[in-house]
Amino acid sequence: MDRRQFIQLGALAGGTLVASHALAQGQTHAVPPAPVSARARTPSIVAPGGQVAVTTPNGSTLPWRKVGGVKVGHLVAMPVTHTFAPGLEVEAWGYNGSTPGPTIEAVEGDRLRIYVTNRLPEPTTVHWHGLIIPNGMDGVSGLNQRPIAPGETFAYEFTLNQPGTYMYHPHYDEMTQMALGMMGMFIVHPKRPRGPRVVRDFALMTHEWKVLPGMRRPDPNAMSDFNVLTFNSKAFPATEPLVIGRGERVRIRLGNLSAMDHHPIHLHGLSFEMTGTDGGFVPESARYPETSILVPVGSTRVIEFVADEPGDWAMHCHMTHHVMNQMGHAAPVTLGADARAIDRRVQALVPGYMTMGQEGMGGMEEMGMPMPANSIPMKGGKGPFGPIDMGGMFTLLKVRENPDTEDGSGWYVHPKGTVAERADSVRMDADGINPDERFG
Ligand SMILES: [Cu+2]
Repeated sequence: MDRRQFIQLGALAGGTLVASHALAQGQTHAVPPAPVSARARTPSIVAPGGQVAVTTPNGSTLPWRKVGGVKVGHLVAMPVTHTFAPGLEVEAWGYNGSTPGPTIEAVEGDRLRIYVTNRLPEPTTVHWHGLIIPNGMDGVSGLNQRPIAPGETFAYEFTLNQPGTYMYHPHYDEMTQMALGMMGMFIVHPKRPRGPRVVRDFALMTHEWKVLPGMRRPDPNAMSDFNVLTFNSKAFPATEPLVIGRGERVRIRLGNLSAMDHHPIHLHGLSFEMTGTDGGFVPESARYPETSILVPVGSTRVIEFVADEPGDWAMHCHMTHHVMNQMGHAAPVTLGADARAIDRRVQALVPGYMTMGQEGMGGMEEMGMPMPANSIPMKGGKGPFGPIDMGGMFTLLKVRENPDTEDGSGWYVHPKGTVAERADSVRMDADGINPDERFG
């Protein structure tokens, strides 16, 4: 094993962690702070029939200027310095200073003129994923238009004829530009609302990145082993929670422009129905209840629900490797092994070396091990009962009685007697439970 492999293996915390400063050249990160969001205001009405504005957690919405009945917007494709979570900053690409770019939000029937300025070091285009518009506006470089050279500004103009949940992304050097963060949601409210009115409407873009610890540039050549998984380009605990009211009807619009992976997004504490895709609305007769929804690459999935049970509920990708931050996958399995002997031998070569993972990897985030600079190996968040072992594509749904007075930073206060805790031995006896019962 050479030094490079050692760092990759050890520093990624996949089973062994190198605690040597000489090797890791790092600093000890404090446990990241609990999520804090902007105040959960009641969203404003933006479309007929009381349709509310879409909230993009950790993101923004593209502003419009009305010029002679046309909504005029401006997207600037540009490099952005982006923080996935405290401790991990990268040089990404995005729009208008952020990844994902601002959510585009308009109404069926609107005429749009969107200027696209290219401040990247290479050409780009914008494709309006899912929208059926004149062919020359579709944005596929070489097929529908010539690429937008660095420094140029192009104008895209079209009328929105289909309401629904769409996306936008480059269609030039797609692999690189999307891997570096160029993507956004594109929402078209119907002229006449369909189905029951929702009180809150959220947009979450899922994405995957490969950022080797210590690097500042996501690897656009990655085909597997993505190690930073994000909602709106943020990894938990930096994902802004979704604060909603108990009994409110809520919509969440999920998009996926990951390179290779589909994401089964799982919601705790409620069941939902899929009401739309990037192909349109799902008829009521075709809906069925779910608690996880697969969001395939290059798709959107819209879900609606009413949450009746208050609390802090997890919402996350159910692929277990997608809720780990910068997990190393090349590590040997040390679960159940006694590594003291090997630690002594390796310490002769690498002072401070310590094998980890023999007792599982839960709780690893609180160990405060020295890490390479600019990395968040296996960092989860801090919960009201201790560390939360999940990071990455994980966020919180905070179901509250009075959501508009919450800023999302507080934890749910459980009514007495409603939290699982150590069982009482007298009660176990009465219930016929023997913790020492033998099997097999
Ligand atoms: Cu996933």
